[in-house]
Amino acid sequence: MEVSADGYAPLSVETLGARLGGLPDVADRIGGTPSEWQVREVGDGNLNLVFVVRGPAGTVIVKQALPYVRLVGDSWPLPLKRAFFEYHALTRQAARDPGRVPQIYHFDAVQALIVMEFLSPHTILRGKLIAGDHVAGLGEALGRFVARTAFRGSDLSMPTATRKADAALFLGNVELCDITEGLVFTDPYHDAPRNHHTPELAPVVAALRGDVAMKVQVQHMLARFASNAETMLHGDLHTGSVMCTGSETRVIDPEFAFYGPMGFDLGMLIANFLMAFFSQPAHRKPGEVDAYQTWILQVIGDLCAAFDAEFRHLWTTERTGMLYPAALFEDQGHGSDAALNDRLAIIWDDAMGFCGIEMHRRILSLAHNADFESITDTGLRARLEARSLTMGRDLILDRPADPATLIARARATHTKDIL
Ligand code: SR1
Ligand code: MG
Repeated sequence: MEVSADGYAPLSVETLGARLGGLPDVADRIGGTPSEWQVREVGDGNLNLVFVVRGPAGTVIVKQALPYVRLVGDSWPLPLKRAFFEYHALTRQAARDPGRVPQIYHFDAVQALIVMEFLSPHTILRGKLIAGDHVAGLGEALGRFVARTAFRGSDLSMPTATRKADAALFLGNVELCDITEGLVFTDPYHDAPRNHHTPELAPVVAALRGDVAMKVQVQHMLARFASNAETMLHGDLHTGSVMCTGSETRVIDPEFAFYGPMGFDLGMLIANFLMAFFSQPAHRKPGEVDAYQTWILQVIGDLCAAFDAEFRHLWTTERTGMLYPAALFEDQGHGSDAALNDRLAIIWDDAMGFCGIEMHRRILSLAHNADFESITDTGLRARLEARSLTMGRDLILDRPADPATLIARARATHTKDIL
């Protein structure tokens, strides 16, 4: 077994029982003795080991960071401290939107591992969208989560000294921000070594990479991502970071957490629903595509409406931070609606820019998504991806004013034959 100088050792199915057996609270939760436990490694993400440990009394998840990017291998080292940031992000998200993230049972910074709640019978949302499943209340739950974490982690709500200290803590998540800065904002727009794309897309990719006006806008968005520390974000809020049953929605995996612009999580999430929307002709029978696409667009509408309603509610009931204080508005008999509407418009505009960029990087950069990647007919995949790339560009250059305009644009783009 590989053991590092400070005692870190990556776990395996064989060693995990002994490790957890020494943690009385965790061992009690699983029940029996480690020799009775069933341990499976189930990690299918890009970065970490994930184990399911099942015993007579219960089941837990053990997530452990590896000292490198799992997707690529040890040629791309990545610090273990991302487990520390995930742990701290989960504690803050649990406080800001209770019940939405997995409960933590144990955290070990040296081993870079988190023992947490096993969500069952939840499955990853991306898989559900490919399979054509429905989730009741999905958009509402996600919209509230994004609004609550955005508002309650910002200077609209927190004492500014607390927020600044927290922002300083999360500034240490440099390497994961660096991944996003490279893979999301930069690599899609040039021939970067780690990129790959469906070969038939070549003419669309060439046109995109030649669009200087768009690249300028993308760099403006990168500047906002890197410098506009408004709130603690999840940082990687795609449909692979959401687990659902038919009626319950939970958010997982905030290891990319950092303080950034409020529109980032919202835009990433919408982008992933839009990519699910555009990929549907490859996953449904022809007669079923329209109904399911309509449902996905409805989820986007619900998500945006819930975000807006919850943000407005928190503005009215929890605006205790230094920004837009009641002393300047309500206490003087002045409404703060104009300020609120302006803030929401800025968040929306940013979200649309981030959304377009995410729609590009999942097709052009290193980390693709199964919505498109699982389409084996590359000609069909390219035609569907081309719509997503085109809509991404439109969003970056010409931000829709509201969710209804966004949804109408998605429908219109779906009818275009770009390739
Ligand atoms: C090298 S990590 C690639 C991607 O996986 C994560 O989930 C993030 O989305 C990241 O961009
Ligand atoms: Mg992840």
